[in-house]
Amino acid sequence: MTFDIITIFPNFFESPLREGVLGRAIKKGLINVRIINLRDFTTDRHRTTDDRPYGGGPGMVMIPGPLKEAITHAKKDDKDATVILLSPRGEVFDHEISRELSKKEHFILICGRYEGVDERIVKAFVDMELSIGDFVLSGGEPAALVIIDAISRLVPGVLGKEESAKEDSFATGLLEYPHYTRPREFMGMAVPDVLLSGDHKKIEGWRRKEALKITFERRPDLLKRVELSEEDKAFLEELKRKNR
Ligand code: 4H3
Repeated sequence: MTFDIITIFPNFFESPLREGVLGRAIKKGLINVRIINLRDFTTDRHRTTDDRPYGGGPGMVMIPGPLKEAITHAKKDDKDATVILLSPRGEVFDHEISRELSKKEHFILICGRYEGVDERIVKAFVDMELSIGDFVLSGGEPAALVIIDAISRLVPGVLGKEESAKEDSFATGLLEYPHYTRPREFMGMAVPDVLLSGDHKKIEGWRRKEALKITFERRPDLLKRVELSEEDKAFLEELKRKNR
């Protein structure tokens, strides 16, 4: 899987792409990230990437010329690459979109700065606009990293066996149950007995209930999309009753 990132801040990506799961995936060659410096596609002496907006108003807009050249360069050997613009007005990215996108081979991510990019670039080249949430960033770069990380985790071999089982558990669509490790007692708080019982069926049942409970409390909206057993439903009814 290849990610081309078009940016005016190529150094931004240096350490995030070296560390952890993503760093290992790149080292192993499972994921290929190419940083494209937008300034390399400018034509004037000042290497200009922005200009004042038509119609007036504050801030600057990314000029279309260099963006067109950079995108064309990235598409050179693969006309089918998916061009994504990171933008607060895009579709809000989630696990499901991540799943869909993980079936694709090649992405070109455009990182905007200033007020954004000239709309004609969106019209002519952009396949999808994605947002990582309802807030504004000073550039698309952090959002690009978030999306690369989330999609790469779903590429076979990127996660170890242990980790990918965990990924599967997100497929339940529930928030995660609480985790504990040593020591058995910490600041007067003990690890729940059931986790020390060695009874795996019982532990599994407890974790399911904790996941249902925390999802019910924090993100009840998620429960509508989750597959629930009769036992789950009964437990949720019990929670609702207690909440009244
Ligand atoms: C993406 C990009 C938020 C998100 C972004 C998000 C700066 C796009 C500028 C950059 C434009 C203003 N902010 N929520 N910001 O995913 O170039 O929108």
